[in-house]
Amino acid sequence: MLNEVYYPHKELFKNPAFKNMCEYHDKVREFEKDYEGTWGKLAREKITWFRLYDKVLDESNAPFYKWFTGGKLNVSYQCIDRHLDKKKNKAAIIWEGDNGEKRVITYLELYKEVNKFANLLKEMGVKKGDRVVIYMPMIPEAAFAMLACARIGAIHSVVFGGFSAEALKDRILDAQAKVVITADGAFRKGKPYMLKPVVDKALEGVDIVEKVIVVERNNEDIEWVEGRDVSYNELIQNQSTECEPEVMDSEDPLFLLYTSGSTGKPKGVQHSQAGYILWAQLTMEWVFDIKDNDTYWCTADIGWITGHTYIVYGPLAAGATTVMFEGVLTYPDSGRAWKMIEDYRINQFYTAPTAIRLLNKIGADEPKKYDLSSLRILGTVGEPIDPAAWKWYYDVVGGGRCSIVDTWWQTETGGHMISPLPAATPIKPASATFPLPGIFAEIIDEEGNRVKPGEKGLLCITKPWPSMIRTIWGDPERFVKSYFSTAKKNGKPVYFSGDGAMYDEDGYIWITGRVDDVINVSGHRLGTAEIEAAIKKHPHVAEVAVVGKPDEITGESIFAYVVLKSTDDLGEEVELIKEINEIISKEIGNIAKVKDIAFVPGLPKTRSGKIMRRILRAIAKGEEIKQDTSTLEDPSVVEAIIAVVNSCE
Ligand code: 6R9
Repeated sequence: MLNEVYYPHKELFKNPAFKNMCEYHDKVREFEKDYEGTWGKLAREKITWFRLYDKVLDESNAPFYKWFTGGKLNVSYQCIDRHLDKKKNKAAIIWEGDNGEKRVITYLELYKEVNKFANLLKEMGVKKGDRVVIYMPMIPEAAFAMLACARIGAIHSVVFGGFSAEALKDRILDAQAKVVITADGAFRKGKPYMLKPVVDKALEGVDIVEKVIVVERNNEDIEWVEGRDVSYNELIQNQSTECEPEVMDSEDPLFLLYTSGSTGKPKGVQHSQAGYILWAQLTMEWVFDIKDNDTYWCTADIGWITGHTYIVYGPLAAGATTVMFEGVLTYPDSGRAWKMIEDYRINQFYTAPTAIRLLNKIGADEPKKYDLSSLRILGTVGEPIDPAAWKWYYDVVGGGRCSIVDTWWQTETGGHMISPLPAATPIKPASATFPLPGIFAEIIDEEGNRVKPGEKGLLCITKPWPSMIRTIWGDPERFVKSYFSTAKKNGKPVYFSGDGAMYDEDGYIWITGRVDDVINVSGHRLGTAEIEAAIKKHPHVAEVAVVGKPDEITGESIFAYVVLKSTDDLGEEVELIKEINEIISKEIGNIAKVKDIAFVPGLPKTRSGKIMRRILRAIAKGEEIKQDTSTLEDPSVVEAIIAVVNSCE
């Protein structure tokens, strides 16, 4: 923990939502005094309602909280139509392709494209409440598709383009999707890659999907399934540019987004309309200080929550210009990101610590070659940032002027929960600082007592908030069990994030990372259970345990301890590692590949058969084993594992 404090350069902020910490504390107190009233006032100010809500918060069926019940709205209307009066010719989306190709889509054009897409979806038989899976590259049509679903009240489920056919199939089946929207493929580092063949494979033996809408992007050859596959480029031409927005209830589902938990298959996190869009927009204003003339760039993929809230919904609800990028930040060279910031005069840049560390490593002085003076705010998200990366971001990228907003939040929270306010909060490098006003994030023990400074505790959110997860699609019991069964406050179950955290003496929050069996590789959440299930499919594997190991660039990497069925297979390690990674790519995707595998004689288990992952984590880190191993069924296995791991290095 660094105790240096960086104060905001106030001259960068003309009219921020919070000018200083007094204003922050005033707002926090306002929420404390009148929780519902304060949220209600914000909802009335920020949302263009078709019908105002009756009640701000309905707690009658907690933890299935409902917000702004009785209210009617449409999220695509909130993101597009209501801006047309003043901003029809303003750039809504600026898109840059892998090869530098550019497209600017104004709000009026966005309106027309989304309406055409909405009409096309209707023609394909999609109705309010139907699920649509979007498996797309980072092209504007992906955003049109999301907004078109929102327009007609269909529930989208975006699946990251890096997921395999198996992973895609699981998500299609779980959501019982009627339509899949995809592209032939796209470009990455100057080369075409394919998506449609993955969809074809995912749909083998699946009969619930009636139509696959294919957008042309890289024009590579693909197969067409008669009667099922339709060409977006052909059919879109005949669609009307007008489509009445469906009148949605505040609590109708807006989208599902699958994310990894500590056990079992990925969970379909369900978000709703009004609360989600309110917080997406408000955090753009509070945390990113988004102003009318700003150009804002978030480098996430739309397959993750950051892409949903902070490339599409938040910026557009705020009437901003959002940059969408198809390529990778290091191609054609390590100056790509900085060149784009210079070219578009980006004011807010939002990326992940992994990207910051990588860009630092391959081109520490590269930012100095570009004019980055337009930048005001630098954001980071997805994993804990380390002080060294933070300082490089601050000094070299931000020229020592910009506010860094280290935003802590999750798929389940919908938007930022803990973050500095750029014009107000004195920042300590690598601390997410304080909860945003209205968010009661607290570090507590299981009984709800606030932990003392320097002590680790559970990072919980002790009051419901508008953009919170509503349930896990099709599995309400798992929703309660996953999030509302670990900690209580005043006898009432509270939301537990899965992260551990600490306060320092000044009350700053320091996130220490997941306390459950979720591994965070390059800001991507992966469940150990999913990876282990994939590895177990290898015929020679008897047992496996997977843990996270600290990694200089990706934050964590995957370390697998594998017990083989027969020692005869030892000696074939290189082949086995290759085969195991092939299975992982097929079952989940390349993002879940293991970096290290140790072939060990056994796993450290308690007498009740539970794998002691803490020991395995310590061994992977090269730490001394401090835990008591006497409760293990076979304590000698620990020594044997250490010997194997040491011999691998
Ligand atoms: C938005 C997003 C959520 C998990 C979360 C935590 C980690 C996110 C962080 C952070 C430290 C930050 N995380 N932001 N850890 N500092 N600023 O990433 O959602 O993919 O659901 O991951 O990411 O561990 O629990 P998601």
